[in-house]
Amino acid sequence: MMTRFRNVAVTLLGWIVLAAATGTPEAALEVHDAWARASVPGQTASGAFMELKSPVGLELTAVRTPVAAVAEVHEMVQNGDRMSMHAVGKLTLPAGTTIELKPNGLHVMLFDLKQPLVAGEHFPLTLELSDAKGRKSEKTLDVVVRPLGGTAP
Ligand SMILES: [Cu+2]
Repeated sequence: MMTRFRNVAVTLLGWIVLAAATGTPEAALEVHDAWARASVPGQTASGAFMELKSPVGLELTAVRTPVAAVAEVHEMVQNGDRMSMHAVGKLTLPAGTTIELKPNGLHVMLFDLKQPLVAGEHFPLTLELSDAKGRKSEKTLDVVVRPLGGTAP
């Protein structure tokens, strides 16, 4: 009886130590300056930007938000003399490296906006993450809307 109790206690302690040692990937991910461009009436798409830094290697596998039917990570590519953009399947976040999502670079594309993005308002944006072992987690950000033409401060 005592032995059995002790085994359970040791197992629980093991889990607690493991959890403390590894943390959760989403808790470790640092996000700075998450913002999105305000939209004008009739505009159906916009972009969201932020800086991401993780102490452990992570992959950003998907993004979603209640304000847009479709949210995708996009990159800009030079095509001759013009820029075009396309969806990135997975965005790698190397350990300790700041990845900047900014206008004219990597960005979160918001398609089919369900409501206008009004400067000064906020909306949630959820990042779906996967670590090196394939463990999935999510982190939901508070994104502030900045005026059209606004840039990072
Ligand atoms: Cu885009």
